[in-house]
Amino acid sequence: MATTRVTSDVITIERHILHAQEAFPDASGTLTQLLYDIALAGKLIASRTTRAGLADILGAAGHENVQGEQVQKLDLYAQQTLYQLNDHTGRLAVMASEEEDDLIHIPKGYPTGKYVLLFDPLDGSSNIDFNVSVGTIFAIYKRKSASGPGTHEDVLQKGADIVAGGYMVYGSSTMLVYTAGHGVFGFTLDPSIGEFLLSHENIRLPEPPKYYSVNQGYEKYWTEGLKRYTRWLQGEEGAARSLSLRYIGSMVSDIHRTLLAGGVFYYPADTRDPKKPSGKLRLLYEANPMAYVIEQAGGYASTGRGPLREVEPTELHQRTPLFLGNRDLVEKAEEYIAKYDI
Ligand code: AHM
Ligand code: MG
Repeated sequence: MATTRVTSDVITIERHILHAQEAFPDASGTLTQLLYDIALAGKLIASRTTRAGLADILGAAGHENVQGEQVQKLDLYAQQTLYQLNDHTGRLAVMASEEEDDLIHIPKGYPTGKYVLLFDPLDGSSNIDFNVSVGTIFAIYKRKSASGPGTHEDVLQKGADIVAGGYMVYGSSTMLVYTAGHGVFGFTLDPSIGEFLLSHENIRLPEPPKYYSVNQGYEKYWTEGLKRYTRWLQGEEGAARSLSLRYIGSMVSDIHRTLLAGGVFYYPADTRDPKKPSGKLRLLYEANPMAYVIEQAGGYASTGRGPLREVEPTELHQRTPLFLGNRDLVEKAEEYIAKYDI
């Protein structure tokens, strides 16, 4: 079985990113610094999420704590942290986030830069009350507009044009997983020294895959193709193997497991809510960066009808059906959908 090498050398994320940059003599270092700022935001968010269970003692979100201070909701804290670490650096033209309806502009008086940052500051935050892992997702693009404040054109780029992307997962340990197009690297936060250390070098999706991951509670809303595909994953329909089911309901964790154990994660379109005909997950700051990581690790990401990262976005918060994981498993979903769901 192919497994990802777990490294024992002490390599900080800063050293790793700088080393990667040396391969590009013309690189200005801006992307390196941007990634480092995101890692710093991850450390700050991690330190808050690990204290989330203390809300009853220190004060529940939205109420005053024992010191009489307003306690902030964690997703709002994550949003502000990412914003404040990136609004004044001159590296970004514009940002966009799941938490904001419209573009997030660089404040007046600060320079704009050549990159665009899209993020979901705290995905799966409804799980926090149950001590379930949550995550931050990010995608970096080059701006398309020439100069000045960034525009919708800068943000509405297809996933194929992504420059770097990844996620932080706040679990039993905090990890940062990212790719800048030359493989996928995982770093684990050592809280005693406050550094992300390289722990998973050049991650590849293993074979044979272990798990399929989907909210099977919605099966009654699924199309025929989806139902049959899932039965195939379970070993029916003439399949040569069967996979076990794992579903946390926190996308970053579900995809992180899929990346390390092999398998397929899907959040398909279904007939549950006619207002959401494309499923739940957002294309720009949830699906595309996770798809990039999975594809850089040797997998494939699809809408169920074709490559996800080829979708031309039209709206900031548009949703997409998503299937990602080991290539053969995702291609099988496309086959079933093409055959049964005309
Ligand atoms: P959120 O962005 O509001 O946190 O919702 C996204 C989350 C994902 O992490 C997860 O995959 C999905 O919602 C779970 O949805 P469901 O409860 O419908 O299975
Ligand atoms: Mg989200």
